[in-house]
Amino acid sequence: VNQPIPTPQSPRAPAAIIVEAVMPELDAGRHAVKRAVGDLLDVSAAIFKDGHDLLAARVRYRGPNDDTWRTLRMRYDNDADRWSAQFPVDQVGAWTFTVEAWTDVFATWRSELEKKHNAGQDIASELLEGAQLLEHTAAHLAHPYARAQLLRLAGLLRDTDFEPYTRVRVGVAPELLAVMEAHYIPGDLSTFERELSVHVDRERARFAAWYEFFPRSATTDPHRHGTFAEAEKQLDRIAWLGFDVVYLPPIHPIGVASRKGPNNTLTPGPNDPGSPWAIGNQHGGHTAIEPALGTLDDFDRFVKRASELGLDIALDYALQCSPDHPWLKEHPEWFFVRPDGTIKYAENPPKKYQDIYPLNFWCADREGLWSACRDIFLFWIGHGVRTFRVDNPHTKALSFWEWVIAEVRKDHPDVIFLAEAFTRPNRMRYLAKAGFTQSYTYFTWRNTPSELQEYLTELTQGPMREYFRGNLFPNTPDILHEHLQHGGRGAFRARLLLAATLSPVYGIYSGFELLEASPVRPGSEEYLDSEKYQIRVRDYDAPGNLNADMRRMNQIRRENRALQLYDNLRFHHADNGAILFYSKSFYKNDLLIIVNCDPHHTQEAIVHVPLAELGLTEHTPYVVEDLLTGARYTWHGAHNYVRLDPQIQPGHLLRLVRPEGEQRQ
Ligand code: Z3D
Repeated sequence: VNQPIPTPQSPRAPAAIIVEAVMPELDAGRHAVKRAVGDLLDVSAAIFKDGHDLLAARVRYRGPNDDTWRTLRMRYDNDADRWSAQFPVDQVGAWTFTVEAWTDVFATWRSELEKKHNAGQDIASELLEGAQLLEHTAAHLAHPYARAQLLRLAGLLRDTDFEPYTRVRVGVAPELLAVMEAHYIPGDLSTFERELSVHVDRERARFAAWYEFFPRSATTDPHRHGTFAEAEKQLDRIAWLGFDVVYLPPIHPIGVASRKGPNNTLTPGPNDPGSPWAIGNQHGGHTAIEPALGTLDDFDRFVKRASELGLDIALDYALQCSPDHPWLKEHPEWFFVRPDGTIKYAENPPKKYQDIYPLNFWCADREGLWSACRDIFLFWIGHGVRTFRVDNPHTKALSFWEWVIAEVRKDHPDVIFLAEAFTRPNRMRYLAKAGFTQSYTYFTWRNTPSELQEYLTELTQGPMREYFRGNLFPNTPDILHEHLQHGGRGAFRARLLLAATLSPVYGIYSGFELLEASPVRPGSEEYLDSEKYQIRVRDYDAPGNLNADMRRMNQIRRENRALQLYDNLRFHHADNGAILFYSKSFYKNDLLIIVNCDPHHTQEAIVHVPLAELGLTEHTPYVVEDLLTGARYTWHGAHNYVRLDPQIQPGHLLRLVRPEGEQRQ
């Protein structure tokens, strides 16, 4: 049986030209890739057809505020055999693009004409063909002057009173080429079968230093709950340290029934404050403020003060309820009620959350529940919050995230969502595809140079770089890695250096600067006397603190554009397995970073500098300046010696100093 020939309307209509492998794209256009404002979007494609005709191609694209499509001609790169064009994405929000190609009939004619004429062949019929092409194009021109001009040139091509040489000059004139490029109407326009999307974020989505602290600990007495007014004072210190985003664990009323006590015990005393993730009591739920912290007005003042200091406030978005949350009475149908009327507490195996109930995202009143969850975002957005750290997103419906992020972005495309997706790789990646701006990563558990190199290569060099931004935290209230428990000051300093330079987004949880390292019991990753269950008073100026390190680090990040980009990380060889060597480069900003990942011993290595990539040669010495210490070294050739004593400095953060006026080769 013969297959019917597809009609032009059918999805796989016959195309004169093949347009394929369009990049960037994610899962055949199912999800948006990510960029930040100011980035150049580089669109490329494989485009070809049978025979010898010359092709032309363009990107057709549209920004969030465009009513109509814009187009941009693509250029062909012979070595890559791909077409490409770049344009700046200068607005936050959803961008769409596709690729179109057509036979460049005029350019094909022009090049044939030139070749034949140069070879001394007869070109009489070529000139007539050209005249026809011009006349055909002129017929579609609206502007009378442009039309007349093109017809006059067509007349010259036909005019046998002129020498063939003169007529060829008319045919190949660059001015004519420009007119024809602008006005030629393709007869065989072939469009890539999909429109692809890009979500463009504000720059902080890609470049930011996060600082987490519990506002209730902003007090001088562990028996007196800290308030927003006191927490406001912490903001000056955090801004001085050079952070950009302040992340607060939940600030809502905390459940009383099944409240947890210190060190995750299930028998709290009457004055224990409970875990802030156990959200809701008689004072309200996810849109209320824990009365001991203050009022909504106090919170507004806190946000305002932060914004004066250039800090974004990130709130925790934890979709779960303590047994005392108002939703239990108002919407029992949103929970998993068992036949005997009880509700099972939440879990994230092997962790047990006896003080919270999970929500049933697939309950009969799904629409009611999902809308209420969206409204929590909108409520806090209404109070000036533009960043959310989303608690355990992998324990909630994946489709919910896709829906709610899109809903929020309709009116607030600049909102940043950080996924606390400590889960298996596929789910972790999917959450990023579903729209999360950033994600926590496995960095906390990657401590050796080989582990770090493998993992960061995957994050920043593989397909994930298009849609997954890893926010590197050396510690969180849930994770005190044994490397920090046993590594002392050297480990803390090295982990800070690694987090702050391997990714442009990183964060630390307070207490890190005080080298807090005691686990609740040997072998556990939980902090002793964790702030999750009790108020902790700290003296942030205690001797030995890392304040100066953190401030310097954040300042260096602000001064070096190479540290603000995500996918410009490259690893290089060091001949000692305890030392990690990598570079970050951007125009006129080349950084060589060498970290001793062994917190206990001095380590030495010969590092192999990628001379060619840096435009350096074997024979000319070059200067590198350590931005951490100010020391300058003159290096020779590719192989250079380093020695790092963890008691003195965790690593080198070297900037290549190019002599004034010297051009990069
Ligand atoms: C984590 C949260 C805390 C405590 C638990 C407690 C729970 C509820 C967890 C659940 C998600 C996320 C948070 N990983 O701190 O757990 O550790 O003991 O049962 O109150 O809150 O929200 O970071």
